[in-house]
Amino acid sequence: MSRLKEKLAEKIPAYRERVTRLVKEHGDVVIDQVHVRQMYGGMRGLKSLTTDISYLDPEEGIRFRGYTIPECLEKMPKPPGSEMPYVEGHFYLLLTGDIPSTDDIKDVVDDFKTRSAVPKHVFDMLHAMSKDTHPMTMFSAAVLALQNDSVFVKKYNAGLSKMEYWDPTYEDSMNLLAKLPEIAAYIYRMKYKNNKIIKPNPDLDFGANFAHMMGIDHPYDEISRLYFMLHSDHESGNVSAHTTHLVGSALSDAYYSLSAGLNGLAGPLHGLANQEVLRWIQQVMDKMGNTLPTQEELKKFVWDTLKSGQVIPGYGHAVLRKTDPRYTAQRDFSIKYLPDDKIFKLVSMLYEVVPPILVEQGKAKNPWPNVDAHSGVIQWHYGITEYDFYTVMFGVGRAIGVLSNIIWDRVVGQALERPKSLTTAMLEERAGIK
Ligand code: HAX
Repeated sequence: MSRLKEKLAEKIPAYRERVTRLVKEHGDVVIDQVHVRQMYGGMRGLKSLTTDISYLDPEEGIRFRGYTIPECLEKMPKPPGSEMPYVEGHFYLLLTGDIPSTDDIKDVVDDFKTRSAVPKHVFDMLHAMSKDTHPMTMFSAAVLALQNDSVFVKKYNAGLSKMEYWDPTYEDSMNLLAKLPEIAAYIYRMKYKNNKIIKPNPDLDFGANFAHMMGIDHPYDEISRLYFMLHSDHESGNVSAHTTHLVGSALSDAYYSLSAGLNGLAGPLHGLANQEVLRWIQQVMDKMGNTLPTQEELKKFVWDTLKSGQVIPGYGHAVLRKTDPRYTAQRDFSIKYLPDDKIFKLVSMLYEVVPPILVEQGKAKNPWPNVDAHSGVIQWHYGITEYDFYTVMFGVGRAIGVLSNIIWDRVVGQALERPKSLTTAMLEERAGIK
């Protein structure tokens, strides 16, 4: 058994005991109340889900297993000579709650290598799709096309005890994660680089191998590691995480669950916002004849967008009430590696211009930038100007968190998700409306 699986198996009995006790002895403790506005308002703020993988504090931002982003960047082991931690180590942290040693990470790196071969039929299917298919559709379809290899389905059909569900879910998740960098890079090179595919390099770690298959030199390997880590998890109520959990709760395997989660990530209010940001910025640059606007000109663009009834992509958040630390981490990287990049300068100007305007408009509860306001500019700088592709990279990162979550869902036998609905007439009656 790998060190990671061994560590996971070690932690399971005590965790099961905690959850069983909590539910059995304190199952009636009230955590929250449901208001009518939440029933029509995306259940915003309703405390009704649980996860131990990450926690999102509205004022502080994300903590992965208790660690802030700067703490993760500082404490996690890094490949020799690198600034950014191993993606494999981040997965180890999310799954076990422990900071891994370099040997623990090497074990995961090696394990992924034995599972990384992508079957040919997946590539054949991608080639058969219409040329103008969105890369997120391709990515989600590729994940689904792997489903016939599900270990969970085979074991379940052979008769599997509920206590063992986590084991084949772990196997499926590992098999899937190991293949995602190659699938993502393949889609990119097939679609945008005349099908000039670059084969994986088995000597490289997750982030560096992705950079290699994309055909982009150092320090793009660093940004890949950072990017996958930053996008991995944001507790369990966001659309991609919740969808993965919801579909998984029907005992659909990791492939079905992740593919569904990716379809949610593909929405412009969620992961597609990173593509929308670059599209919006390009509109500004086009109008300005590829020169930077003045602050006044930029303010006008922002107001024009708002007045036409559209949102400013990359700003606002359903939970956060400050600048997203995932934005800050990417800004720090950009200050170091691309301080003179024209688009970075525009992104920095937006950071000054947009928040006061959103405050003045008085609608958005959070006027500050989120992760998506910054991710595109770095990709653009390193040559990935095909912004349709940005959400696929978000998806590779997000898979690390949502798959960790469904493994733990199986550990405690999280039930089939099935909340109760009421009709509008019932709510009116409850509200005393005649
Ligand atoms: N620009 C303009 N208006 C905005 C806004 C923005 N960036 N953010 C919020 N608002 C508006 C909302 O549309 C809403 O207007 P209505 O009352 O007319 O419906 C009002 O302000 C209140 O919204 P809110 O409570 O502050 O925000 P929500 O929790 O409803 O929505 C969103 C959160 C992220 C969807 C929202 O801020 C938004 O649309 N932002 C732009 C898109 C974006 O950046 N999405 C990515 C978010 C991060 C993420 O999930 N990444 O994957």
